[in-house]
Amino acid sequence: RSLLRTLSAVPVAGMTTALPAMAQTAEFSLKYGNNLPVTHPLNIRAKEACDRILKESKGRVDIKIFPNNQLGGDTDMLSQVRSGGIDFFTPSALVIATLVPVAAINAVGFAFSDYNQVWSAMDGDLGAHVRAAIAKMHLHTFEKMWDNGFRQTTSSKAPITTAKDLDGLKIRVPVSPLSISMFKGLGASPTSLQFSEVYSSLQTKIVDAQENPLPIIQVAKLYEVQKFCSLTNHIWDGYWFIANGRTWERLPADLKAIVSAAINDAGMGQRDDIKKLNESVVGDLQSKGLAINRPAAETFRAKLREAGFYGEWKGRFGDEAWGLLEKSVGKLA
Ligand code: X2X
Repeated sequence: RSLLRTLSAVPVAGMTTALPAMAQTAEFSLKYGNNLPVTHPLNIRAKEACDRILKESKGRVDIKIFPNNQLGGDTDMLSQVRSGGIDFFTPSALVIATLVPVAAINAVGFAFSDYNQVWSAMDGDLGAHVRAAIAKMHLHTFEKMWDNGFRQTTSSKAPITTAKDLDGLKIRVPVSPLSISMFKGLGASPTSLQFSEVYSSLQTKIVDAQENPLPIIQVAKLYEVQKFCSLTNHIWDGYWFIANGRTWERLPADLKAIVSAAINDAGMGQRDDIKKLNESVVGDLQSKGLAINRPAAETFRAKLREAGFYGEWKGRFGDEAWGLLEKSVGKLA
């Protein structure tokens, strides 16, 4: 690959024609990394977007996808997209918040009660506020956020029915200060690990529990190493589709328009995919042996209030962001 890059960086007439047709490089040969298996709707729709971009740009923009942490875990990909080592990345809001703290605002515990609230906030003022904060880090963010989903709690120990069941539970959470704070507030014993380490850490019992949306529990086969799945719906999480700032600026306006339209449209399709999956996946996970239960939110919320979670995070996010969140979901703290 480095040979090809050298050739494409120094366009010498006749040189590329000496290569087999397949090896010809595009004017913009770009890399996109993500942390999910190829079977997840994020990767299926991203592939669709990249095919469309190649076609509509008449071969000028060729985006190669590196799924499933092939290029390293989230923390690695976040630094690569900043340095230009990769051109695109889809960090969860929880993950990009290690760089842009306000980006975790959508993950405040039990804030959103349904997708209408989620998309009106994230396609509206709250999302715009977060994208402006990300822009300050010289990263471009596409307008339409992609869905991860409402996060659910799985365990090899016992079902979670009330906040008491989280007491001392060794649970993996993403590399996210908000997730750590929230699960500490709930009385659990959280550990931050990148997603690339989740399956093996559950398998080897480094942790007993984890929390993720149902489609991820399914495609990452976490049911093989977990017994119980409690539909706690404690966080709504999404993926921001981001681009390295210099890569983005280098693209001429016509190509920017093609790339934006394809990625935003694919994101809208991906939201639908997750919605449909949410409806069908419960039965599938049950048939694979996961015991599913549906706890009420109230004991968890009460415990978080008691722990001062909402007050603390209102202070950390600031009044403006908090106000935009409350505009969508009602009073929280
Ligand atoms: O790491 C996770 O749990 C995941 C896949 O949901 C995120 O990207 C935050």
